[in-house]
Amino acid sequence: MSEDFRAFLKEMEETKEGGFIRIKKEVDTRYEVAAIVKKLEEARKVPLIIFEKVKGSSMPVAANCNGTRGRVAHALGVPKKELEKRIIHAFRNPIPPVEVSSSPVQDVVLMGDDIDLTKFPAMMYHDTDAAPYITSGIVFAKDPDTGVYNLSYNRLMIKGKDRLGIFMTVGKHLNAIYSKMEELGKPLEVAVAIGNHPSVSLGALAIGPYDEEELGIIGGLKESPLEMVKCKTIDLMVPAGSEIVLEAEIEPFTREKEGPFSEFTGYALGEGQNPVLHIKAITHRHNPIYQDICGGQSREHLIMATIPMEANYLRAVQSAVPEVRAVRVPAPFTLIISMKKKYEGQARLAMLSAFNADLYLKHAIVVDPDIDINNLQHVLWAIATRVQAERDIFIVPRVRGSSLDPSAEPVGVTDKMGIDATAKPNLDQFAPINQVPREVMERIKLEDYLEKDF
Ligand SMILES: Cc1cc2nc3c(=O)[nH]c(=O)nc-3n(C[C@H](O)[C@H](O)[C@H](O)COP(=O)(O)O)c2cc1C
Ligand SMILES: [Mn+2]
Repeated sequence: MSEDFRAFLKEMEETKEGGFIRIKKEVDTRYEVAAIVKKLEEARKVPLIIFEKVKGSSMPVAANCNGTRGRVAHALGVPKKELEKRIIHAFRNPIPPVEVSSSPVQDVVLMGDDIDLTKFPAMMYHDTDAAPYITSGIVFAKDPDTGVYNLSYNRLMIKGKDRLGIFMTVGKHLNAIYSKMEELGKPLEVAVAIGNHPSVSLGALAIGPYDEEELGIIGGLKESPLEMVKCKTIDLMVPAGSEIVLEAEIEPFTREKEGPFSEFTGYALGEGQNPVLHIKAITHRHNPIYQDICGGQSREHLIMATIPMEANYLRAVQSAVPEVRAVRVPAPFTLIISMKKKYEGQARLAMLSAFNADLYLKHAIVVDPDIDINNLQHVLWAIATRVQAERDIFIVPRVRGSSLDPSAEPVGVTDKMGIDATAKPNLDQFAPINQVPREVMERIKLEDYLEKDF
């Protein structure tokens, strides 16, 4: 498998996994890249795209790097259907990172007046976006007590040559670290890495306990330690294989207007008073390639979030209910669980453990193994025919959830709903399902009864 972002791009150009295209015609960061990504998606295409010429910037842009499950799996060197297994393997077998003394990501070091974020090809995607945003930056921070690293993607609003607005979800780890530093009255040092190998991206998105270090999960994903290099101006390390690094501090108590931004929920959301990053240095490779993740409900954004979420839900619900076979996240805040119910009450237990595993979860549905969880029509059929609302639906009111749910009132507080759509008391004792006898289905050949070109 490829080791760094460059090698990954080269591998994708050679293998064309899920499609690979180069666009030579100049594109505008204002809406044009988003329009091209969206139009391709409408044609059911999610190729990795290199935009060679972007207006106002010398950097080429790589989009859709994690746009299909197949591409992500390929980057990790596993077949697509084993992606989830590899992530759970990485949770269980983390490999700590190693430090290297130098890296191409520090070939160019910019400080003082040379820092200029406005030269980055940061995009505006939708007409409601407040400003150009960096969407592909992984934020590295350390817990002040333990020194354990946390990695997360956070939308970053360009506010000037050396300032970025940041959105940190309440209840997620970066917000907790920042709150700790604010209580100490000290700035939080953060590094933002742009242009990352999918193993780093997936690891950063791993959902788990506060002290579960994403760096080890990245090692587990690639089955070798992540190589990291010390930053120039702050006490943090960053991946040696990234393209660009922003070294920054987030001041305590400073809040400025940030947002709205086109979010994964499909709405322009989250306008508010939020913290600000001050950039102390920018380091990058020679001729850096800027990574872009299209905002809103782009395939890439949804897939990137969904892959690690499903792995985390699976490990959580299986540890409570080993009979759980598979899970799917078909829409924001929604989980479908497939299980072969053995004992009374297991469906609810599975849903409760899923709610416990991720604050984003709002609606959970459990179905029997005869239901295809990739077929939403089939899932709705199970809800229609196996659910009695009073008996099978439970609501836990007023729980912390996502602050990007437009229906939550007040912001970030939501009702959680579980639907037990399994047959009661179980499938064997439930109404028989229509079936033409199997023997007849096997015996009857359509061509014996119909004209050739039916
Ligand atoms: C492209 C992308 C952008 C994201 N932007 C944000 C964001 O602006 N704020 C946020 O709190 N989470 C954002 N997330 C989700 C977090 O990165 C994700 O929940 C992560 O697992 C949080 O890490 P933590 O649990 O270690 O805090 C984004 C995810 C993706 C894939
Ligand atoms: Mn974390």
